[in-house]
Amino acid sequence: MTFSDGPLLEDAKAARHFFREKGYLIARNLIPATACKGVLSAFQTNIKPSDALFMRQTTTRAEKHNLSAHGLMTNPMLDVHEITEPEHQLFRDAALDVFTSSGLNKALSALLDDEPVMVQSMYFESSRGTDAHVDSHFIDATEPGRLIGAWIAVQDIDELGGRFCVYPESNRLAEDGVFDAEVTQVAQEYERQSLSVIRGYQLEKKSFSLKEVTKTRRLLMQLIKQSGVRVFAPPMNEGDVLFFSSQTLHGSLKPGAPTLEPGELGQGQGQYSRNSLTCHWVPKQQGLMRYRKVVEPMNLNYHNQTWIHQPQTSLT
Ligand SMILES: O=C(O)CCC(=O)C(=O)O
Ligand SMILES: [Fe+2]
Repeated sequence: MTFSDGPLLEDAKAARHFFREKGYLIARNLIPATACKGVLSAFQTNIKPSDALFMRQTTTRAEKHNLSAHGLMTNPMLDVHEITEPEHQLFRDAALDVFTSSGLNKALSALLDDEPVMVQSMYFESSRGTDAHVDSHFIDATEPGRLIGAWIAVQDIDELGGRFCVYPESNRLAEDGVFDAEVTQVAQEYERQSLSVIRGYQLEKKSFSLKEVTKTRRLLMQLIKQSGVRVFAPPMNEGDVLFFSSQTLHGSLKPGAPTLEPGELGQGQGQYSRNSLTCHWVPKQQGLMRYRKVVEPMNLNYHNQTWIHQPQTSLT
C-alpha cells in the first residue's frame, strides 16, 4: 500500500477534506531552515550541557537528561515552550520561533478552520520508538477529535532513526458506519480500556496494573489486525511537518528498524539523532480536555501573533 503526502495547503478545502478522511497531511519545507538550525544549535549549546531538571514526555516529571552510549538524549522533553529559567531562554525562544512561524500558523488555521491555540510541545533528540497510541486519550479539544498534532523535523531524519509514523484512516475507526461493525466495536472497546488505564494513573493516582495495560495492548493489536490499517513512516527532512488528528493512531518506529511496527524491538537505539519538535493545537473556539475531562481553564497568551495556552506561567 502506498500513501501520499496529501494535497497542498494552498487548497484549504481539499487539505481539510483529506485530513478528515485520512487523519494526517504532510507539508514539505514549511518551517524555514534558519528556524530549524536555530533550535538545533540552541539545544546543543543551551540544553545539552545542562544538568538541570527538565519536564519529560514519558514520565510527566522533571528529570535530568538520560544519555545513550552514543551521547544522545533518550528522554524527550515536554512543554519546552514553558521553560521558565532565564538560563534556558535561548532554547525556549528558538523553539517558539518554530511554533510561531507564519507558515505553521497558516497551515493550522486552514486545517482547524479557526485560529490555532498551542496547548502542548515536545522535543526529541533521539527516538526510542514510541508505542502506537491515540492522543485524544491524553489531550484533546472539548469536542474530541478537534485537536491537531504537528510533528516537525528540525534535521533530515535518518531512515533508521526511529521515524515518526501514523496509521492512515485510523482516525475513523471508532466512527459508526465507516469500518465493519465488529471493527468499530473493538475500536470503542479499545478507547474505553485505554482511557480507564490512563485516567486511573493520571487522575486517580493508581499504580499501573500490568494486567490492564496488557489488555489495552491486546485490544490495540486486535484492532490493527481486524481493520487492516497500515503503518506509514514517511521520510521527513528539515522543515517538513506531519499534521495528524488527535484520533489518529501514531507512534514511532524503533531505531534501526525501518520496517517493524511501532513498539517492536530493533537495534541501534540511541545511535541516530532524530531532532524533532512536536506541538499540539486546538481551535480557539474550543476548550482543553486531558484524559477526556476538562481539568484546567484556558489561559491564553498572544505571542508573536500566535495563541499559546499556558497553565501556570505567562510569556513575556
Ligand atoms: O515523536 C514521537 O516519537 C511521538 C510523538 C507523539 O506521540 C506526539 O507528538 O503526539
Ligand atoms: Fe502522540
